[in-house]
Amino acid sequence: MSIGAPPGPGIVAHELAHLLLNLGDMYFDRFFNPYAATAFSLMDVDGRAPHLDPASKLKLGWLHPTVVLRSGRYRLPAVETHYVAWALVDPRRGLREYFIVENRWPGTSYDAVLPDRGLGVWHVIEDEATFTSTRPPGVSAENWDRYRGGWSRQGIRMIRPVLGPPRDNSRALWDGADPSTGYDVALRWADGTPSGFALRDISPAGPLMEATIQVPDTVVPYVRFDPRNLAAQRIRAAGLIPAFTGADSAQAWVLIQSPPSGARVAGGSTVTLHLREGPIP
Ligand SMILES: [Ca+2]
Ligand SMILES: [Zn+2]
Repeated sequence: MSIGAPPGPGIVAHELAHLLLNLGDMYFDRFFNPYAATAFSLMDVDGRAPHLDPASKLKLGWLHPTVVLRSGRYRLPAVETHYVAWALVDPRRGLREYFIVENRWPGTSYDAVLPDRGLGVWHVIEDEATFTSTRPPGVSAENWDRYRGGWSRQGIRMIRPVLGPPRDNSRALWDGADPSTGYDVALRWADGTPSGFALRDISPAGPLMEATIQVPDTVVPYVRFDPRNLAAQRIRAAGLIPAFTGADSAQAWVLIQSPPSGARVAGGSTVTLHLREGPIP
């Protein structure tokens, strides 16, 4: 915070967010981090007051995430007015690492100060051991290890279409109208492995945006002879949707599953479980 100048609205809002919401700082002032939030979160900037990043909002219950289970074309209104975002979660990976996609459109309110417009793509790593041990590409091990910043700094990463250096905050969001920021992108986990999630054919930035989301393929688990509810749980844990035929009751068990176990299918596919009651043979 600068001394002598009157504090901007951002400083007041930022300090209140520390006090009232228990949010941490996100800025990096000692080295260049290509994945820093900078002007795209209140907890990074000094002097301006944009919206919070979506990971902080999610923690506070201010954001309604749409969990995208199936590949397809999706629409996303501006987060400033609609409080919605896409959550890209792979149930097999768990809930400790995921992606959030928001539509940042500089409307007439807090986000009017944004230096860019388009989809904000965020990688959120909840687990401290993971976010401290997996530094973002372009950051030295020395810097990442020496400058421990906690979850806000190290576990919330903005995936930019143009990484730099130098920092280019006018090309920080994904906008299909600009080929340098509107290209198709496959997302990777912090350990570098492909997540199976990808964003394609991103529309031009606007108050309502569109993109095609690809979700990971998945392998159908073996649930034959499992009780109904256990089978349903295991199908969902694989990123699939259970549907039932036959004797649908809590006592029933799976006689036939389709597709069969071991089949590689698109995430979000339906697995039909034909149920039967009575003793399991
Ligand atoms: Ca732009
Ligand atoms: Zn602060």
